[in-house]
Amino acid sequence: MVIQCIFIGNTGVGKTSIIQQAISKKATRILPTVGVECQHYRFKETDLNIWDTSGLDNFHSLIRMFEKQCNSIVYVFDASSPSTLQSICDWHDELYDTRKKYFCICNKIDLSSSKEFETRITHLYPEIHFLESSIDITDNGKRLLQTIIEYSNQKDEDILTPSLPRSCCKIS
Ligand SMILES: Nc1nc2c(ncn2[C@@H]2O[C@H](COP(=O)(O)OP(=O)(O)O)[C@@H](O)[C@H]2O)c(=O)[nH]1
Ligand SMILES: [Mg+2]
Repeated sequence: MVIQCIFIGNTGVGKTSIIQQAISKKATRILPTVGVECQHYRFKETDLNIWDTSGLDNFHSLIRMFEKQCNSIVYVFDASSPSTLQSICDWHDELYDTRKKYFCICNKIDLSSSKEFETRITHLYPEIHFLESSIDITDNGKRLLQTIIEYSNQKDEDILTPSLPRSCCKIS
């Protein structure tokens, strides 16, 4: 089984840190991602190909091109920077496809609480699987990638369909 997943989110929210944490065990100094890079993670006979994107606007069309090939979309935002959640909502309003699995990682929960964000996301976007993350949590990256694999392997009928109007996730 092979899952293609793409990490999407503003620059600096921690996408590369999460992936590197899972793959190389210890967090090293992370260089900014330019464009799209591929990483690989294997768990319980499932291969996860991870496309790590740069959040720069210049790469919007590049991200769209890679996203089309993926069956799992992983949004990442920074709990201490609410505007990064708005960016996720904008991406999701543009990309949402009922055939794909969606995840939203609220990263940097060591800096700010995720509670309000979780309520908002799960209420507005029931099709998105909400996850918390912090570089300080033991095995953080692995736990997240394993959850993505397990949930991505679930049958489609287990996934909820949206019940609320879209585009209503404006951050105050
Ligand atoms: N406090 C805190 N900082 C983090 C966390 N995850 C990543 N960072 C830092 O955020 C910065 C940007 O991370 P990076 O992975 O390059 O973000 P990307 O642009 O989304 O790939 C780096 O300095 C990381 O060390 C976290 O959970 N908590
Ligand atoms: Mg990066």
